Amino acid sequence: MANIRLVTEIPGPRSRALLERKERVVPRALSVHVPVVIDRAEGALITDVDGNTFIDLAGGVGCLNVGHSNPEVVRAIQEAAARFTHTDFSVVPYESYIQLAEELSRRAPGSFPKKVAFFNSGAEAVENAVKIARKYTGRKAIIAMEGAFHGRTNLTMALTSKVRPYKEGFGPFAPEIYRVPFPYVYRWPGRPSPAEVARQAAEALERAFLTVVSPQETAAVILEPIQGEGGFVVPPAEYLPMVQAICRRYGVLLIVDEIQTGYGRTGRFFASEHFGIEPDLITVGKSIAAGMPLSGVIGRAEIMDSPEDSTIGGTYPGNPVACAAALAVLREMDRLGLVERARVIGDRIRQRFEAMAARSPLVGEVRGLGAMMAMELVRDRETREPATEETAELLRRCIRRGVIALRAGIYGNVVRILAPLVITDDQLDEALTVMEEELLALS
Ligand code: PLZ
Repeated sequence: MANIRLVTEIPGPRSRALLERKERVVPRALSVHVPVVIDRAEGALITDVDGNTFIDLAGGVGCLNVGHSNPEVVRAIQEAAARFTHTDFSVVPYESYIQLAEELSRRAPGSFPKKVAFFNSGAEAVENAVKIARKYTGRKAIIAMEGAFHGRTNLTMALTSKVRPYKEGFGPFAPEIYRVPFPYVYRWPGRPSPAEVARQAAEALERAFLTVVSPQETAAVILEPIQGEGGFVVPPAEYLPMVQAICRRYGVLLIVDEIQTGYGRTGRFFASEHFGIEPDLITVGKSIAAGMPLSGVIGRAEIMDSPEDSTIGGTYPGNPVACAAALAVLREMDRLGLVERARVIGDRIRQRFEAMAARSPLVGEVRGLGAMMAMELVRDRETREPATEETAELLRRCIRRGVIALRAGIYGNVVRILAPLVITDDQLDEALTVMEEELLALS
């Protein structure tokens, strides 16, 4: 229990000096959540330039399931970089890309043949999934969910459903995007049972095909199996199979964005597996290459093959150093049993969060799947008024005590855990004890 080590005030003098320089040359839109500058990191620990060590429950927004500076990943990066750093796969191909595509088509749900294309960012993967879906179906409309997050490029901003800070002032947005409600049980009007919320949400999708857009003109429904930025919203078990059935009935593709939920986070390699669905296209990113810029689209072979020669690509997609890192990530996930570990971590976090809920009226709901756990904070458990300011204050206080965590949710009132899955029990307990103390102090 002494993983956190604070040797200066937070931020310390070196961090403060660097952040002053940042203010002068970096636009203020790139504001920072943790006001310290990193020097190095290992596993689930981050050390800043003043020598303070923090426990990291954010993992670079869910990119570090195998841990910071994982030695095998670092070695793979060094070896790949020493051989070559870039060719553009469509100019001169390399084996690591091919091998990674083989690995991911094997791991993705669905017994049908699959193909995989790689890109740089999550948003770019989503953009390409939409391009491919439109090409395959010859249709243009895309249905996205309320509360969704799919990225910050123009098309993915259009798919994203939180006005501030993602959309306001940044339009006009890409056309032919339609929105239906996601089954957010805790905030569903009338507060019916989860099964009833699932039924009503699926019915809203069916109704959209009568009142909003023709199913014959709809290329795809895109959704996160568990909403990430939207507040770790877990749909009732029935919902995703219902959506898949509706999509199949109309020949509409189902694109499942597993950028935040994939790579073991939820206790299965893909969250889709929990719900028994077989998406037509899956987007992956974040933990795929331990923070090296890499993302991918995995899909049914015939769909992935619908765009012709040279119609998908770019300069950097599937960079060879990132592909080498991604192969090492998969080896490490298997070697360390991180998918199973996510379940153990998740159980531990759930227990601790439920204990917090028993002691603090601020906790409105504890929810999540596997290690993708969250607490939604409210000012009043009956009205469920979001405790947005309190959530921000809680996370600020945690940072001052050496614990880094993020918030989420359309109201910014959800404390979420995206810790590296290599976090030790001891580190997790220490971090959650700090969080509990600060939560009780605020309550
Ligand atoms: N799809 C489901 O979670 C990225 C965003 C951080 P990029 N989520 C973290 C921020 O403040 O922008 C995300 C996601 C899902 C797509 C994306 C987009 O991935 O790699 O950030 O483009």
